[in-house]
Amino acid sequence: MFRFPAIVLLLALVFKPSFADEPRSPNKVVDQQTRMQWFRDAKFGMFIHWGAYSQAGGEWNGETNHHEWLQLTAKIPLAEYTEFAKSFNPTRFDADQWVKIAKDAGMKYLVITSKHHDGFAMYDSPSSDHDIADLTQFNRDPLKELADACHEHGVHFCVYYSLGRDWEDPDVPTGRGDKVGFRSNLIDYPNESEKDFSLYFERKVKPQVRELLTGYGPIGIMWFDTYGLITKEQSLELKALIRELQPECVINQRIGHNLGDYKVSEQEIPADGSYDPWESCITMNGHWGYNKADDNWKSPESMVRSLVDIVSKGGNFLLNVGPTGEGVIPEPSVQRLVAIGDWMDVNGEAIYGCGPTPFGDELGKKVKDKSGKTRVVGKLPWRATTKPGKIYVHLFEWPAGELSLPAIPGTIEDARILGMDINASLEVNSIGDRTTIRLPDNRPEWAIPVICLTLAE
Ligand code: FHN
Repeated sequence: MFRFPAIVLLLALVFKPSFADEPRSPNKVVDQQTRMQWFRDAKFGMFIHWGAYSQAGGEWNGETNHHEWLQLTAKIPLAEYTEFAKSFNPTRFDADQWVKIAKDAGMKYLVITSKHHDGFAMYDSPSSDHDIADLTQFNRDPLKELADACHEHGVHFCVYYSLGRDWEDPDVPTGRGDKVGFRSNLIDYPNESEKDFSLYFERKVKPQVRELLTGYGPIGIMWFDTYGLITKEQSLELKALIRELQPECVINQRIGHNLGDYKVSEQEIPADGSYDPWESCITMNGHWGYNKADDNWKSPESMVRSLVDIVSKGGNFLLNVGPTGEGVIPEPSVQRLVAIGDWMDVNGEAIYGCGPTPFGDELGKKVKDKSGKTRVVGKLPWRATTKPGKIYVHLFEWPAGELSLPAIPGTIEDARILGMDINASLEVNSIGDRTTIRLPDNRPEWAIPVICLTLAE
């Protein structure tokens, strides 16, 4: 991670991908910059945690804090969980509506859980009978419908796949040392040492990854999770399979052994920025999967702030929804996505295809407190994103009178607030190592207004 030396960066404003060209597939050559470009430009995606566990809404035997780990946290034997999965019948599922909700919120890609830790495939998987097609009455393939709707609406269709955890398969050990079996199905398969990951890898992982990459059209990202005890050879083999079947498909970090195309942060935003592509995946309340008792919803403004903070540091924001067992995205999520979409309608140009901040001081400084814990101090209430010839300043607070920024190299030929119909450019003054921008008395009514600075050629 890095701090941006202001002047150099502003002039740079072009990305220098740090990846060598990837292994070439016999039938198509794709260099890393080409592969990653859509991802780098997209910035904002929808994560969807949805499966048989969604039926419970987090509740089991009166306990209400379960979620997508239901089978493990409620200690449900496989046979009983399979019976439970049989009743999964999301008749209100409407793929077109989901994709529209994502698109209207300004999201450019969508990542759906094709198989989570319970090993239940949310698509018609020829290689497994622990799937929605074989077990339930729901004679439809939700992944197919979502893929079609995404391709129709120009949203990148991506799939999540639980790699190193599967509570249906008998050969998925987890954890080393004092953590042996810590995330395994020890109810049905108590003998961890008997489990052979390579059998699961050959029997389930490779066949299902091939099914997903050959049956659902272009896959934007293979979003693996919890790679666990996969070996480097197996991660390399999986990567080669994906490169062969879909050379343009992006692979996240959690394929394991640093073989992914980008880094993943979960439920947090790194303090610093990075030139290498990365992504923060974050929930809208306290859970990934649907939990009907959880109404600890984040505000739309705080999620726009996260988006802006992440993009100003060179990352992507993958924001999660947890649909119900019937196949409905909870109303509080929809309302917040509509509000985020309203902000994106006005300020999207300051997000899509943007580069990170040309400054850095606004991100604050890392200090160690008495307990040795690292924390960030001195963050400023604004962030900046960039495009060639443009700097966008996102205001988390509306300063009285004027905004003071570090010196900006070059000449600012125009400064205006996106969405505000003011004829004249805002007054800009460069004094020593500061740039000040005089702001109108009345602030825009929406949260986090953005000032667009146009630099002279
Ligand atoms: O255990 C999973 C969890 O259920 C969820 O899917 C998140 C999403 O990134 N990943 C794992 C926890 O790191």
